[in-house]
Amino acid sequence: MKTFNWKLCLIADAEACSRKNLLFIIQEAVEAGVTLVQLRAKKLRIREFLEFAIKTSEILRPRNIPLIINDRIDIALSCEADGIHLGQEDLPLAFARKLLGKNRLIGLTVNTTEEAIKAEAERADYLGVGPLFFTSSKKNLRTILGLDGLKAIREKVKIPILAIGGINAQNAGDVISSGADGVAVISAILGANDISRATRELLNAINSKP
Ligand code: TZP
Ligand code: MG
Repeated sequence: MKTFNWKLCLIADAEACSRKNLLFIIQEAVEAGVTLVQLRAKKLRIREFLEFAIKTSEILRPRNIPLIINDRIDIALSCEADGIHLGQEDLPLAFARKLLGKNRLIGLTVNTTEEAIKAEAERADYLGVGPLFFTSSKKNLRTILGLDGLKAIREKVKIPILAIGGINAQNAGDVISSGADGVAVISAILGANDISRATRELLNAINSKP
C-alpha cells in the first residue's frame, strides 16, 4: 500500500460552487498544499460527475495528489481514482473491496466508537470521523462528536483518521492534538475569499501540532 499524507483533504463539493470555478479552486488549493482531494457530487448525473472527475484527475495526477471519489465506485474505477469514500448507508465495505481491490483506498465515515471498530475490523483504509463540530455543509447531521468524541474513537482504532465537520484554521490544531491524522474540509476552503491563504492557514494550524 502506498503511503499517504493525510494532513489536509479538500472535499470538492460540486454543489458548493460552479464546476468551472471548482476546478480553479482545486488547482489553487493543491498548489497551496492540500494533500488529498475528495470529489463529492450528490446531485450530478453520472456523465457530468465522470467528466468532472477526469478533469480533476488531470490536475492532481501530475502533482501526485490522491483523488478520492465520494459514494460512486463506478466513477472511481472509470477515472482510475486512488480511492473511494463511503458512508454508513452506502455499499458495504466487503462489497466495495471486491470491486476496488487492495490497491485502492476505501474510507468510511463513522460517528461512534462501535462503527469505528467495525470499520477497522472490515479493513477500511482510513476513517472519516464526524461531525466534529456543527456545520451547515451537510444535512441530517448525526451526533456532534466534539474533541472528546474524537479522542474516544482514537483510543479504539489504529488506522488513519480524517476528522470532518466544522473544521477551520482556528480549531484544526486542537483536532490534530486530539488524535486525528488530518482534517477534511468543505467550507473552510471553498467558502474562503482567498483560497490559497485559507489553505496555508489550515496547514499552519495542522503543522503546529506534533
Ligand atoms: N460529513 C460530515 S460533516 C460534513 C460531511 C461531508 C461536511 C463538512 O463540511 P464543512 O464545511 O467542512 O463543515
Ligand atoms: Mg456516501
